[in-house]
Amino acid sequence: AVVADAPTEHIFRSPLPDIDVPDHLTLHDYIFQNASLYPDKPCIIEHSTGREISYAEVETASRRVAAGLVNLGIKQGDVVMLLLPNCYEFVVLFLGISMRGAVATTANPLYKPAEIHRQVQSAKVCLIITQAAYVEKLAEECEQHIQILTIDSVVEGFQHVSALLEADEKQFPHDVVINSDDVVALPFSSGTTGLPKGVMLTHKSLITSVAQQVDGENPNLHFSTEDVVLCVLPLIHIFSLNSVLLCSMRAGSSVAIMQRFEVVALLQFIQKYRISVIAVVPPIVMSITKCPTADQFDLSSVRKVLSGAAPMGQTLEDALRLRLPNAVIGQGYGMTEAGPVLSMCSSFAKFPTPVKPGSCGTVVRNAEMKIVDTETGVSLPRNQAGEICVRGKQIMKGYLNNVEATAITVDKEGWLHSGDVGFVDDDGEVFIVDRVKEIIKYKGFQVPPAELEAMLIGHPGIHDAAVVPEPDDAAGELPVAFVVRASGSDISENEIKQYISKQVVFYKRICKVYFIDAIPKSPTGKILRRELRRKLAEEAAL
Ligand code: 4UW
Repeated sequence: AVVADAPTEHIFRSPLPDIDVPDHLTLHDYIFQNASLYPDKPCIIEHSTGREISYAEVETASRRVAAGLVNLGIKQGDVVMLLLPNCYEFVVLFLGISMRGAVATTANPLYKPAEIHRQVQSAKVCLIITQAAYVEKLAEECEQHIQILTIDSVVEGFQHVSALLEADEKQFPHDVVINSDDVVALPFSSGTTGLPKGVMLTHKSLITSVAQQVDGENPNLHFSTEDVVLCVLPLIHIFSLNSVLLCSMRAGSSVAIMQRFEVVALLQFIQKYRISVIAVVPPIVMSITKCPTADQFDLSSVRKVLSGAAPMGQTLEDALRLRLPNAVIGQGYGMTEAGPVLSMCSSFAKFPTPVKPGSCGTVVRNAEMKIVDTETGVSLPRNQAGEICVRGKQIMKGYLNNVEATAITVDKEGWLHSGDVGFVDDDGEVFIVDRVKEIIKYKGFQVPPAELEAMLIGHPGIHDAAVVPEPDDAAGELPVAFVVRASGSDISENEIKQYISKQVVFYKRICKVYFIDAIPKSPTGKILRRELRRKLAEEAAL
């Protein structure tokens, strides 16, 4: 009899050995596990105020927040929205929410009211914590009697963060029993398709992800108690929340928080505090390389440059190396749903190994990666490009209240399908070459085409529309729209741009409009985005 060969799966693993991950702990216990070894060391350094807050103070403040949340009536499992720029309060609020057994959903304070409102509704937010300047965006939330609290000035009729920061630590909720499978963070992401959805990250998933990066005898991302780590990327995004804040705190590094990116202020900040690790996105790298006064600053303290959220080309990397000769420059590859890190540059390890330019590093330890053929779903060997999939305890529990979207993204065998196309080379390095998902990345920010398309089609002058990325040197990608005018309509490009700008945060603005006769679609009605991207490329080549 002929015995068929068992189908072989091509599965890639980290070159680093697996480690024991204490994933039975709560996130806050894990993050503060070693803090008693360095209670007086600065945990947070704040650029805007010059404050330095020690590990012991951060832990105490977080416990007060947890007690204060109880007093405000926040129960275990309740969702609290952090609508905040980077600041010290963000840190203790996030950790205090974890201690309460509640859930933090993060949102951009520059969002327009409707964008905030959608997330508030979808996540069933009970309490919003923001700055006084943003309270006026929350009219609908006020009407619904959702609690609102400001962290800076006192606003009449609203609560103030002192109710949390000055709460009696004795009222800390000792009796709360948190399961490692409980959700602690709920960032929003549109994933591979559709509108933004709540991504359920549990205590276990975040602990696993942080451990995959900074734990073990040879951590993949070596942070030490000597390091000062720059936190300029927004903490509302998972890159900064996880790989900057949580990883630094686990390792006992100091986190140097900057509220707003401005290149000269950033370089001064690096010089002043001898910042040793900077986490960036490619547009920040570009600003540093192009800053005419950069050589007036002593940047010799920078040892690691961790870039991610969008591709960094070799030219940019080389230009940065001229500015930062002492630094190892490399990339990580993350996705909110993946917890978020899929792969990390092995040159950041305690015992580093080199990586090639353009590589996103090797798959993290305690995880599996495979590359599947986008047509057949069959896993592919090295050097063949397909959809990147990852499996491990770090990935999301699922999308909040959305079984269908979860099933599209995480299959029955537990593989998370990234929607990114890439390959793994002979040295195990991951290279991203394309994308099969809709998402557009403007300076690393997510722009979900479905959201803009729904708005466009909602305009009476527009019959049909599709939004796709156009490559751009400065932003990486720009959202551009293909529009079919309604019969009799003479709506202009400018009118369309303004119509959208009024409704969305700055990075989701439509940059260009192309009028066409029909949007190319598949027989099932799906927009043929590849065809539109090809049209753009042809136009650019003319
Ligand atoms: N090269 C090319 C890359 C890269 C990339 C991401 O907004 P999200 O959901 O999430 C992120 C998270 C990034 C991140 C987190 C932690 C970390 O350590 C790190 O490396 C330093 C990066 O961006 O968008 C996910 C999508 O962004 C693209 C890719 O398409 C991915 O699915 N992306 N990193 N290095 N593209």
